[in-house]
Amino acid sequence: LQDKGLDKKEVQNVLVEDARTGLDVETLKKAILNNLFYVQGKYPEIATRNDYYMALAYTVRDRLLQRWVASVKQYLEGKHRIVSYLSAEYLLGPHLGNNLVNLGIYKEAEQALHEMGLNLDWLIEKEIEPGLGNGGLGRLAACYMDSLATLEVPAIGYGIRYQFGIFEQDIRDGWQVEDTDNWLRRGNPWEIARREISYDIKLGGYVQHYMDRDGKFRTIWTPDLIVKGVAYDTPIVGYKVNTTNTLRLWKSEAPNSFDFQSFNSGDYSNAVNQKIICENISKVLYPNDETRSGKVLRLQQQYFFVSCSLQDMIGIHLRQGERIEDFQTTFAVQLNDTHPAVAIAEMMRLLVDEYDLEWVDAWRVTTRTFAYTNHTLLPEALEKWDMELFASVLPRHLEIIQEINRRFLDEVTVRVYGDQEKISSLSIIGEGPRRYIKMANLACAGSFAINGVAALHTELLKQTVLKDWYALSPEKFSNKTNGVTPRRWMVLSNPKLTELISSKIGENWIKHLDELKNLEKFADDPEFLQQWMDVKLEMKTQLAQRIVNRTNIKVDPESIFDIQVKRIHEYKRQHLNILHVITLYNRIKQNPEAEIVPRTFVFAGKAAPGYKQAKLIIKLINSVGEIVNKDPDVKGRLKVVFYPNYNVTNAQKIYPAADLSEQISTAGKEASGTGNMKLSLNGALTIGTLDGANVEIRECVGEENFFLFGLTAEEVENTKSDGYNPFHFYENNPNLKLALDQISNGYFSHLDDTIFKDLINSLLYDDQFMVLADYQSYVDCQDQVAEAFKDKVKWARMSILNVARMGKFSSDRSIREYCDEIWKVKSVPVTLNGTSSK
Ligand code: T68
Repeated sequence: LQDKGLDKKEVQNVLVEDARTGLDVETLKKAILNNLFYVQGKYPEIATRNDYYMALAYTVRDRLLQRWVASVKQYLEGKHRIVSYLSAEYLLGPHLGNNLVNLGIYKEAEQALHEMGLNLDWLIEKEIEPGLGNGGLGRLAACYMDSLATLEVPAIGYGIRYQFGIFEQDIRDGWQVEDTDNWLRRGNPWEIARREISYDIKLGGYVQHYMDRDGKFRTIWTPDLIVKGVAYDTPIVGYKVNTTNTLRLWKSEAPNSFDFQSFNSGDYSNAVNQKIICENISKVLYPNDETRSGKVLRLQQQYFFVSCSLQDMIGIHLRQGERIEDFQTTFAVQLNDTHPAVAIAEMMRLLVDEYDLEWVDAWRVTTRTFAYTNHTLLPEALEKWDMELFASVLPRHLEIIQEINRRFLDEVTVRVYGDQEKISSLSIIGEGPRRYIKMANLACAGSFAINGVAALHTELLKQTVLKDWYALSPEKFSNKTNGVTPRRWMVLSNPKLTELISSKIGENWIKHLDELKNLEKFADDPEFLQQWMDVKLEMKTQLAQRIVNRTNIKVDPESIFDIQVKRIHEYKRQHLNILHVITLYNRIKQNPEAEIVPRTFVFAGKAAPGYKQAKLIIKLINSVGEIVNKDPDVKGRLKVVFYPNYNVTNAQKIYPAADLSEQISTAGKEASGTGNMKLSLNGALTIGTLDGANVEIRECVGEENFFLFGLTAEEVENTKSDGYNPFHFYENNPNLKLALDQISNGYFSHLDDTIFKDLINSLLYDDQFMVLADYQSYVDCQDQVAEAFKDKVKWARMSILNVARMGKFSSDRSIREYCDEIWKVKSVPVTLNGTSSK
């Protein structure tokens, strides 16, 4: 400090409460006006809604920065193991409201704005969310960042700063239409560009080996492209603690020294093209949820962010004065699925080629550093790279992977006593007409821990896709059931329910979700039951308003809000749900006086742009809706809504209004699910199969509070091996036959009998996901739901017990398990002005 002409006192003074740090209403008011003037260059009379949003965002950011700096300082002062979360996706959702909640100044900000004649909700809704993820996997990373900070665990999240996140969905004539997500168009007040933190990343080219003067083998990788990764940091503050961790996302750019050969030789357009090629790497998120695509750019993205992140971590480690051989004492690196698994080869390259370690020493460091989380059992979703394609992007890494594999198979051959089938299943390189690299196998070989994301999923992993790995190293395997953060998914999204719960059991549950169990004793309290129902009705009324605004469909807040919101995929079976809708509709048509409990079916979710059947399912939902919603015989008792552009912002408005949560995937296919947890925590009862975390949810809430139907994972497999014949179900079930016939003969599509042909054929003659086999069981179960809903008080009681017993599904619990059992890291409370929390 003295070198820089500063004294310690002066620096510490920054931490004194001032206009940039104070949390009281008066200071917030001043700070907002100050930022409006000095950041936006506006005064109130001419400020736009966005100006005010920005002024408030900067006001909040100032308060985060103070805690952020204190956190970094504290981490660097002692020797603490840091969690490094590597994820190609972070589905963060809007920051403003969440940061206000976590800083504990939501009410104060609301009041400050109110006194200025402004409305906080109006500003919160102005934020464009960063949609840097596809679905559950990306959202899990965001929940885990929240919990790491809340539990005061030193952590850094690494990923890609996509210029375009997940596409925006619009519905035109019932079909999904994609538009680009230009989320940065109004700037991003939540990030700080750290131009000084950047790394060069090589791509393509060739490798040479030679022996140097000391007789040491050397490797030179001459790339045909170098791109620069620049760090963009976003602070992630924990709930009512000072801990503020970093989410560091990499943006790709052309290196400074860029292609001046082309420039000097006058080839200006080539130089510009090269710049564009570099910038393309972080340009767009691949919109694929559980489907492979095998594109060069995707591999470049993966390698780009992994290499930037590892170079960054090594820098941090060495600057602490540590030896490279001890890297794993500074970082525990978690691989969020196989998307960052190339990190294992990159770590070996850095250690062996750049830091001169011997192979065995480098491998020791690597295999003590990485842990791998698997998120899918669908064999078609396991990442594989064509070897030639891989070599064209990462020639040195192919050599390294071959060497890892050679040494690994040498060891394995003895262990499995030469069993060729096992050897080829464990091999990192797949043989066939074309050779390929199996990323899951690379991840397993290079990690000290492997986990699934729900109990059933982990069991199935051990028995199926990773069976031979489990036999080889059972000690590496464990289960870490997913969780969700109650800060965003209850406190922020459902303030009314939050307040009601807190009025009975205090606020501790927000950090210790198990305490929700104290609600059980109020489940028979008539006043509480009434309040519970009032909150739900109010949230349903609000959603009804949004629905009519967005889709022009009028829905009845008194009806059952039956909600299925998630990515559209055949295994998630939105089409099973729509078959039930058609069945209820037919009951009415056959007997208009039939007693039908009114229902509003809400669907939302994106389909991968190249996934034909998923897009057809969206069209089917809208086509059925069009007929059902306007048929006078229905008398408004059934409504079908497809709410467009499902994202975090919309999810926050939908969950609180749900009565019934649809978790109806084919058993054995959904790794965990997390929407199931968020809906249930907001008081919805679940109708579901024994799949993913549904199994554990049902165990917790009690089978009497869970609507179970369908085949078990084991029965699905047995039915298949016995020769499943979906056509048999069609022929023998008149209601099912009628529904399918109506879809195919154009009843819902203006008599066009061609549109849904592919969908129907796949159900009748293949039905991989057992829709027809589960149909009757589903319909029967839905009849029980309707019956139960008739008794509103009894339903409310079930809903309360359900919430009271959901404490396990906090991401705090998940993160605690990862910390204790995998990462071996402890919390490091951060002090600010002598205190460690708000
Ligand atoms: C989800 N996976 C699981 N994948 O489907 C879900 N995949 O059961 C689980 O709860 C969740 O992960 C969290 O564990 C995904 O969301 C993807 O989004 C994805 C993206 C790209 C490539 C492959």
